[in-house]
Amino acid sequence: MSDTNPRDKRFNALAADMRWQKAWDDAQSFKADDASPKPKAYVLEMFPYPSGRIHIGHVRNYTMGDVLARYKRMTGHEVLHPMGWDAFGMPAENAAMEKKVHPGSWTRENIASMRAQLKKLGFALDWSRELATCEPDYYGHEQALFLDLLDAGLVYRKESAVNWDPVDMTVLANEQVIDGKGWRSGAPVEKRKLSQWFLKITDFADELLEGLTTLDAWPEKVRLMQENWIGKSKGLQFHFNFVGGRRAFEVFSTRPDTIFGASFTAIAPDHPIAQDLAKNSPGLAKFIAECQQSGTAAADIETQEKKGFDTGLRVEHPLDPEHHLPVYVANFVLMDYGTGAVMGVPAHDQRDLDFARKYGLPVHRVIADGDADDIVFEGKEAFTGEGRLVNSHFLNGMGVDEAINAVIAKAEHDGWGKAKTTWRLRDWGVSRQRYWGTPIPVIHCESCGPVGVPRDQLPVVLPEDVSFDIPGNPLNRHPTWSKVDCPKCGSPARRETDTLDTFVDSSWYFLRFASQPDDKPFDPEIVKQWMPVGQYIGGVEHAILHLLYARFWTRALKRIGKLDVAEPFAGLFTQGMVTHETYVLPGNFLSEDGSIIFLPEDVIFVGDFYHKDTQQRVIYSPNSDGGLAHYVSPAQIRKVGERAYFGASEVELAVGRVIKMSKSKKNVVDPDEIIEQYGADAVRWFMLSDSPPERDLPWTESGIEGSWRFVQRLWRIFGESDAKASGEDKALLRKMHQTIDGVAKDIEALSFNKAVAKIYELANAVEKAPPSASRNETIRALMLLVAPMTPHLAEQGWNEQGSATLIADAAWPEVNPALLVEDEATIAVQVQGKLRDTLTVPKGLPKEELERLALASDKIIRTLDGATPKKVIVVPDRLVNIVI
Ligand code: ANZ
Ligand code: ZN
Repeated sequence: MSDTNPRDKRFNALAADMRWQKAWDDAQSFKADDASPKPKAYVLEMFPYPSGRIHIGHVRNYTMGDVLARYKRMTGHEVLHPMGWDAFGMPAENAAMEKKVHPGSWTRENIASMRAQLKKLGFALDWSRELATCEPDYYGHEQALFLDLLDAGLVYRKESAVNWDPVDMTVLANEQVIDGKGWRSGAPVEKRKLSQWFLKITDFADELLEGLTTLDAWPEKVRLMQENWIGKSKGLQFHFNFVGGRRAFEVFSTRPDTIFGASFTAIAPDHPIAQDLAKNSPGLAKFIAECQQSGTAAADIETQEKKGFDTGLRVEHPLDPEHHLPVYVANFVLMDYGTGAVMGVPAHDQRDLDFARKYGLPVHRVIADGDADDIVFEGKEAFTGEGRLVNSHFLNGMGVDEAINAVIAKAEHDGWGKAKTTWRLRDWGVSRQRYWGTPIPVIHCESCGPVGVPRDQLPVVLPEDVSFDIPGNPLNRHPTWSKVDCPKCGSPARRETDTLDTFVDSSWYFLRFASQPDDKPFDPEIVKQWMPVGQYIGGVEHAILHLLYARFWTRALKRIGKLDVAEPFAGLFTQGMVTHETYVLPGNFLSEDGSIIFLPEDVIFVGDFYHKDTQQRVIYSPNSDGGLAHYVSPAQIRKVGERAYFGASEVELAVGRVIKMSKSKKNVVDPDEIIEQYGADAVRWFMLSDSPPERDLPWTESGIEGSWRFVQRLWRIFGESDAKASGEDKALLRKMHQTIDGVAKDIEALSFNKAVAKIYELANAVEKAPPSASRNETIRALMLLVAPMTPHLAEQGWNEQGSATLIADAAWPEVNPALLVEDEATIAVQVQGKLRDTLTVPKGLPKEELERLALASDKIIRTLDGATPKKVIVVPDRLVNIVI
């Protein structure tokens, strides 16, 4: 290995990367010690899916975590900073089908190459705790935890709809349904009912909501998204009677104040009444079948056209039995929310208004919009704001809240309804009809029903001899695997062939990182020492499901006494994405009306679509994803000055948006290539420097080159330490201490770009300063300051200063608080209001002393030219103004 020559002006990054990565490995520098008496710090980044290659988003994510982990070590903490693999899931099965490789070997090969890539970045990871969720020594423990929850009554079985591909005869995952069609067969997907396993997350709805208030180191927006997802709604549940008095159905409304504005009622397509009516109405049966074809995800419902079928039935208004309302079956009413039926108040609910306008139903205003209070409501936009009640009998004049309470009180008094709290949160269906997942440890027996696999028979291991040449779950058609005897009665029984949702795997991996005994999932005593994770870092795309499931799983284990931690992640940070310019063939990038197309990765859905950065409501259609655009890969771009052309042709390319790097947009840069070219430290530095970490970071050639130059500049500065230099440089020392203090605070706040800016400034100051002992001290401090960010460079510099120990083990430099405050003041000396001199004096000099010094200045004496001052105005530490 060619070593870096200290007199070499260039920093040989690749040699240093290799040398120090090996040194850390040999010294096991980053192995976390459970028994350490030091205060503990758990730094965790969301573990990657082993798709094959590390992408730049990973690099940014893990660099941030790494800086924090290294900094924590330097400030005296025992740090747990582990890495592993979220290794089950669909892509491995797709690869198996397409490339005829086993999902296991595909996954393990990917892990091997991604591990090698991560190692090249010099992350301070405790590799001894590495885990992969696809290995029996992980998922076997998950099976044990599943059985614990089953025993505790937190798991149950229920019929639930799946996506069924009628051509491939297989269940499809949601990702495999594209525009309502199977991804391979193209056949319209049907809904089928299957008996599936559910986890009772709704039992925890209140705690999960309540717990959010304790998470003050989480981004506000993530807490809000979780809150909306849990969706606690208070309102009135009440029943309608059919005309004539027979009881009809119950509805749930959060706005019972608007009850006099109701002009129709609607029930879900799978509401029992609708199902019943359909038996004698082919028209309704056809309508229901249509509804079931389109997606039932809340997001689909929002974007679909509102459609209904008039059943011909009529119900009485509960407060005015003379008033009759039609009963529709409508596609926007969900069976599993509230009661599966609604009252429609078109003037004050947008969906109801769309519906009413389509079917010509009355639209009556019952909430005044400013002065507008007439009963006939015009327009296509519902009024959902606050206002006084109008056209509403005894409610007239009340505010919304008052009227809600009044209607609830009346309903409860008269006996037709009750105050009710409804939740949006549903129980978590965890059954997946797939091979590459954790086998659900249950055996189905004809006489005993579902029986948990006895614990001494865990893990239930996936069979290796499976084939993927036909669609469907190979576990179902395996000749022997599912054939077992009932653990209870011994008669022939069938092993469960569904596997667990991969979100289960990621709901407890952070516990297994903290403690991984062979005989149980974790040791709660050891877990307690590390947990909660101090800082969790990942993408905002996991703001809802992953984080909610992990919070639930932790609380469930606490409830059954397996764990003494309530919230798994004390601190959460969601980092921005790495973006890059795109080039597109002209013509089809913007939508026809010129409006901006929001890409799926730009939006989040929380009851409505919001832009992920601005949190503004946006218009988004899942189909208008810009997928029409023809993105052009760098190899096909020919640049002539500012212009870009397609290959050798004269077709000019449009510069597309700067968007998240992704294969389909052909704008990725390969981490391996850039590490090879610039070294790990320049890449790490760039990831931290240009943008605040929560914002997107545009990748640019000039940016990475700038980082590379700065690494080289630091290297030159490190070489300028001069053993013979002596003397103090107070100003430089002050700058140094201020920087140490500021960088520490910035790292703790994860404001890496600010820390970087301060380091740039200190480097500038060192370059300008003449040699001195203080300058040597500052150069040393500079090495320590960049050690978390550019660790290879820092080690190399440290080593060449003659240090026998690693900078990875060094302590963060101490701050001298006395040097944080400025102790000198610069005084402006004015004559007749004009600046004539400046004086540098100790802070806090008395007025008389400042006046004396000012009048003694040569420049002032010359300016005064013998004139006698009439008046001298002194502002301590700032100014002396002489009036003549
Ligand atoms: C009348 C009304 C008037 C409503 C009004 C809203 C505004 P959140 O807040 O999300 O809980 N709703 C109730 N059950 C439904 C179901 N199964 N499918 C679709 N919509 C349903 O929503 C509660 C509101 O959503 C309820 O209040 C109901 O419409 C509708 F100016 O009742 B509301
Ligand atoms: Zn049995």
